[in-house]
Amino acid sequence: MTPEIDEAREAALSAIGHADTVADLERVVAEHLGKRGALAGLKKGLGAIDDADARRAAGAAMHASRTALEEAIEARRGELGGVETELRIAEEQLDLTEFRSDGSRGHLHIVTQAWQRLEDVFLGLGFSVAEGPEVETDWHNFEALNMGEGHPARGEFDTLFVDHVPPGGRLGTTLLRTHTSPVQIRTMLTQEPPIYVVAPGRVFRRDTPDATHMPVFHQIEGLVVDRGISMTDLAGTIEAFTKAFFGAGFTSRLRPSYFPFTEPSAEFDIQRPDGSWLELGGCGMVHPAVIRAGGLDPDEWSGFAFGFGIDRMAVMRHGVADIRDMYVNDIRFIEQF
Ligand code: FA5
Repeated sequence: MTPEIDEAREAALSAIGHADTVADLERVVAEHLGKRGALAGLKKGLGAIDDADARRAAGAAMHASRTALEEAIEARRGELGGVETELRIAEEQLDLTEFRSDGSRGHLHIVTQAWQRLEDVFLGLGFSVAEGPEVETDWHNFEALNMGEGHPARGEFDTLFVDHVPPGGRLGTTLLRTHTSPVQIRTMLTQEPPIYVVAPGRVFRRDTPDATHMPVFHQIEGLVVDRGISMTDLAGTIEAFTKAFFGAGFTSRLRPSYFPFTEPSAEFDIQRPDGSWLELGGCGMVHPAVIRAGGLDPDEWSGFAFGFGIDRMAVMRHGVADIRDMYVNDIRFIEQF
């Protein structure tokens, strides 16, 4: 039987040598070394060889052939895999020095576009832009906003703490800001009223990404502190903003809600021309305790504040189905906006 085994081995070796893709090679392996292959057929016949020496010789030839074929397959797989990887790299290579002669120069990301448009709209409504740090103290992010240690509302913000002990502080008191509301405190502490500011910025939460959530996202905060400010001013500002940002066909509504730093508090939704409502953010009259933490007298000054998600606004304005799509950096997606 040995010559037949040799013949089957040679046929298999030749087919392996001729395979020119990894997929082709896998097909050859199945054909020649699989259950229906010539070698498998011969192996079944081994038991039927009467002569013990001949049977042993055929068994040894079978074993040697299999070993030789397995080595040849491994070697060919390596060669083909290497070639295919090289081809793929060559195909997918980006020439970063390439000059695009078609005049296309890229553009700002849609979240940046929304951010800048928001600033423009609020500048038009008489606001100026304020800023605060992304790494915040517990005091600015929670305590001064009427969320003392152990306040249950802290649980709503899945906070990322920074492994840094500030001078005179203790571990766990520095964090990545969970919202832009600490800018309210920083502004009141540094600016004399009347205050009319918006503060766009990046915020961080231990949220699992899904169609409407990201762990890193953007908010825009609004703060007004002046004499005799009422809820009507808040509702009017939000409606003016909705029309200016989204267009005349959109409208807004306030729904009672709860935030520790505003009283009364509301959630605000906007209605699309198709009639559907979408929650955009929170707002309310600045709580007297927050005005006091900002170094002002709540008997003299009152105000309103709001905060909403910029990413969600970009998603809504452009009809993007999933917020995560904006951060995959797939050029085919980005180019659309
Ligand atoms: C706040 O963060 C409050 N600071 C808002 C506020 C400011 C209320 C001033 C009153 C006065 P909230 O956790 O609901 O509230 O977040 C506000 C908005 O941020 C949400 O309505 C949503 O638009 C957006 N947002 C929240 N979490 C995420 C997330 N993981 N990904 C994307 N957007 C988010």
